[in-house]
Amino acid sequence: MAILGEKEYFKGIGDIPFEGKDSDNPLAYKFYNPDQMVAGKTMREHFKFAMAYWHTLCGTGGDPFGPGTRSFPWMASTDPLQAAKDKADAAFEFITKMGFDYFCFHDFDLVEEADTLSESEKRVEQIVEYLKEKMAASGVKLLWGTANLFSHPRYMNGAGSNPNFDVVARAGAQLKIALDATLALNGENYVFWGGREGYMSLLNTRMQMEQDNIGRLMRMARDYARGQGFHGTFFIEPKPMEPMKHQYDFDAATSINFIREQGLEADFKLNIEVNHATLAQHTFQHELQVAANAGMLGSIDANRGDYQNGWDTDQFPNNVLETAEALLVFLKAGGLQGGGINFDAKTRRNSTDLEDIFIAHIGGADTFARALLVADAVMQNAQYNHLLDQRYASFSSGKGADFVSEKLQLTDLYDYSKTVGEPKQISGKQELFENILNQHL
Ligand code: XLS
Ligand code: NI
Ligand code: NI
Repeated sequence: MAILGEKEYFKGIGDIPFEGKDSDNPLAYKFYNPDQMVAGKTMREHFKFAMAYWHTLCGTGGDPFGPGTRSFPWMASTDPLQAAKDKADAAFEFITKMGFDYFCFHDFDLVEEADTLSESEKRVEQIVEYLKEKMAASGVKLLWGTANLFSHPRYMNGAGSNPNFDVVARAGAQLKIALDATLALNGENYVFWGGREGYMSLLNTRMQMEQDNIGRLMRMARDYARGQGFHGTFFIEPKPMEPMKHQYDFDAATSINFIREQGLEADFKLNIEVNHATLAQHTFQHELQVAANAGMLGSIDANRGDYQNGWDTDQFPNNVLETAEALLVFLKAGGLQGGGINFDAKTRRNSTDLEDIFIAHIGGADTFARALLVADAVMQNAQYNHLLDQRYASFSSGKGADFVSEKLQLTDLYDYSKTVGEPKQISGKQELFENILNQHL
């Protein structure tokens, strides 16, 4: 049910209904049917869809070649706190009309940063009180909070990785305030996206020291939050580049190594973003699988890139085939550990109608819902399961099984190989696997 503030921002748009795939209503779900059961859970439970405060309410469409193209009605007030309240009203109207249950924010998405740390803190505390009321009235929850430690010029050389201790300390202070806000709002998780934690040139960089300092900051954050009674999970969000040339959380494998090296594995998991995976020259499903293998598949930032260019375009997901392959990994892993699906995506600069924001999120939710149905069907497909089992059958019995249970030595492989001769050629059947996935679309 829509929760409105003093005024309605998205006039003429009501609660988004599920109307099924034959509907021609642009403001209805075609596949996302929140209460529909799939693989033992409702779609709502599988996904925990979240609105990203920054793209949806703060992004006016500016790019390096020109200013924003949208003037959002909730940005009219020149009083920062009033503007923040108006933005919160718009946020909750949007989330509740979409039928989503969650949102995510950076500290200064909520309210404009002030000139001093103390004044900024006061502003955050005030808007948090307001958000508490909106959350109580709507039942909407906080999937995760984070601190923006990359936009302000003071962080141009990094936050936790900054060569100047005063900046590292300032990042810590801001982190504390963002954690306090997340805790006050019962946030289920807290995210670290590296932002400017990386480098442009090794000539002026002590990499090990910078990485260890980030680890120190994260352990402090963990200890502080746990001390305040936070039971949620911390996520690192890998990204290989942009804004820096080399970012320390390059991809899932790199971040898992960092988590283990810094002794954070009991409290930290990963938030995998689609477009960051492709920037690292991986597929999204690859990153999900690497995270799942480590027991660290925590959360997802849903979006997509553009295969013809190499930056973080943050477009809304619309590729059902690729998303289905990813959700096959997701289902096999038993879903996400603590997190959800946050639409870290923005409408294009020339999509200037307010309804475009709804249409974009509907498309994203429908893509995931449709892909979930496909992935579930493939998972239950006997031919698919048989083919996969067959491919690894040699490890289920005989010497192969002995190898897996570590009963063999290198000389056993030598002796065995001499008796069997040249291994038989066995097809990988990739096209057949691909055809089975296609068949379920
Ligand atoms: C930027 C990141 C950012 C994080 C939150 O590329 O995706 O939006 O999700 O800081
Ligand atoms: Ni993200
Ligand atoms: Ni991103």
